[in-house]
Amino acid sequence: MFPRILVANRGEIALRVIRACKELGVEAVAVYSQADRDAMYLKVADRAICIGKGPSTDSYLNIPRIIAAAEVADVQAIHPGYGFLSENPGFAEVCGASGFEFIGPPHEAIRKMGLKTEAKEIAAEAKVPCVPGSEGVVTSDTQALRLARQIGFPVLIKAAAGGGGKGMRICRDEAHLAEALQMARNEAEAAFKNASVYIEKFIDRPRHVEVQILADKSGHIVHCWDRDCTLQRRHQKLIEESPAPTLPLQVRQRLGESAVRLARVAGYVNAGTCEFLVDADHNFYFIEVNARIQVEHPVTEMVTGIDLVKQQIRIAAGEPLPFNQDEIVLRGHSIQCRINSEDPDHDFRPSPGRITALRIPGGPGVRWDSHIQVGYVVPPYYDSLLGKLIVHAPTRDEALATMRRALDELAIEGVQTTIPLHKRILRHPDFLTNHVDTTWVERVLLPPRSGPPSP
Ligand code: MV4
Repeated sequence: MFPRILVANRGEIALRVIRACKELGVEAVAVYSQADRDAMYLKVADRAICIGKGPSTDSYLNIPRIIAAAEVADVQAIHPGYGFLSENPGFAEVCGASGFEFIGPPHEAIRKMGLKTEAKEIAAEAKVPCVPGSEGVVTSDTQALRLARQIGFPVLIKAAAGGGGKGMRICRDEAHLAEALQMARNEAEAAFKNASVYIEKFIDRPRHVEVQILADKSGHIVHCWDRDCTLQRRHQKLIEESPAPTLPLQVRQRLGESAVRLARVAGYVNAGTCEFLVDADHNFYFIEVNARIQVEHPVTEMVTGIDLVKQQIRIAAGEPLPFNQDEIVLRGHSIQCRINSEDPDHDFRPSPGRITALRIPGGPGVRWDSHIQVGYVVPPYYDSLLGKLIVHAPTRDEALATMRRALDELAIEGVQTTIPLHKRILRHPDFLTNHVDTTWVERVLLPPRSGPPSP
């Protein structure tokens, strides 16, 4: 095992990785920007190194500064967390070239998965169902028109280098196709410095179900079952749960097996997620791979009993997975609410500021993953996640009751939060009976006025 690891992230995930290090007997070295100098995760770490000013380009996205910190601290490995540099293949490669183990997939796998058209090609090769559409990028308007007629309108134009909903454009009829393609190409070039786009059939009101996988360096690959992350607002997830409710076991088994096949063909190592869209008839379609630990990983940990972050570190250190697929047995149901410092009354604009009071929920089946404390100042520079409230109970109905109770206990003062929104969702009959889809939050809970709904 590594004697010492650099945690190249901030906030709750930095704390989460530090906790895993401690339990493994690994020293954890934290990095921080000047805006995070008073953060609690720095006190829990064995050492903390300042890497620059508040803006992430000066700190958490600055590769030379992070490599310099790793050299100064004499670590053997670097954990990137999520966001920031976690899926940057150049960073993973530089880590290796500088003599540090990158705690994540090989840079080649990250690079392949970053191109959504390549990921789909690999999925197709692995006999994983994909959304009907172009094979690879579309190179001309005539090719696009031929394809769109074949698969039928509406179609979705997506950026090959995109993901997470960025750079998507719906096109409802052929009169608008050339124009939509051009706009999608422009957006893709501006956002990802890559104008390549591809076309998919538009799946109406899908659910978002993803599969957690773990792969060690000797080619042993397992899935840790599924998470339903359907409830989102503008591509920001709000609530995640595991297992996916009301999805038949047989479908969930095929999802898990598909994810493992895909990982095998991709040469994937470490933790990752395969994302699928699921339609009303329970048909599933692969859309993309997330080559990192995800914000919603705790719900999988609660139902499998597997510490995913510790497994990431063990895999990077060359250890074999300590379990087989048939030993990964789900117990009960887990739900996570993301608590953000946003103002639901003002279009969810960020609400930075000082936390003046905090009451943390507890009791049976409650987990609070958060870096905040009284006096903590939420900086304006980063995403607005304050913490994740996670519950675990024998059944979904019991987990819902535990979550309602825990949300009532949770109190955060000084900033606006998404707690009231979660309280509404946890009492809404559509959510309780799982009659939701990816458009539900914006369509039903927050009916427009606040802009056009996502496709
Ligand atoms: C889609 C889709 C419908 N049809 N692809 C958005 C995030 C990105 N990962 C993929 N996304 C979607 N792709 C086809 N062919 C609808 C979405 C989508 C969505 C997907 C998952 C979760 C929330 C979403 C919200 C809006 C749209």
